[in-house]
Amino acid sequence: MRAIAYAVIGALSLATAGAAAADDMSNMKGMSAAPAAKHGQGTGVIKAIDAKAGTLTIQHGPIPAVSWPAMTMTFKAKPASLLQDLKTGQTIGFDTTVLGMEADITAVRPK
Ligand SMILES: [Cu+2]
Repeated sequence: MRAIAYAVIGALSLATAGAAAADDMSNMKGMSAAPAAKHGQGTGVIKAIDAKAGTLTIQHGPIPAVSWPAMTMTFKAKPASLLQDLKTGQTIGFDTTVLGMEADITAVRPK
């Protein structure tokens, strides 16, 4: 009886693994054909602002919507005028659009 139960569990986990592999394949196809922009919201502390480059570096918390752990990284401000009135050391909420390796900040909410 116990052996049968294990056999059923084994068959189920094999089926689950097969389904996951199929999903991964279709995701990879989609990514190489036309990468889709992802949108997320984060909160973080401004570490640096480069007005000339139109970028800001933020030490941000996890952003599940784009599958990011907490990290410090540089974003492009779109539009660059978002950088006005921001200061290094300030805590902000922000909207980000991620496309491939580029991450843009499209809205800023000072906290
Ligand atoms: Cu990041």
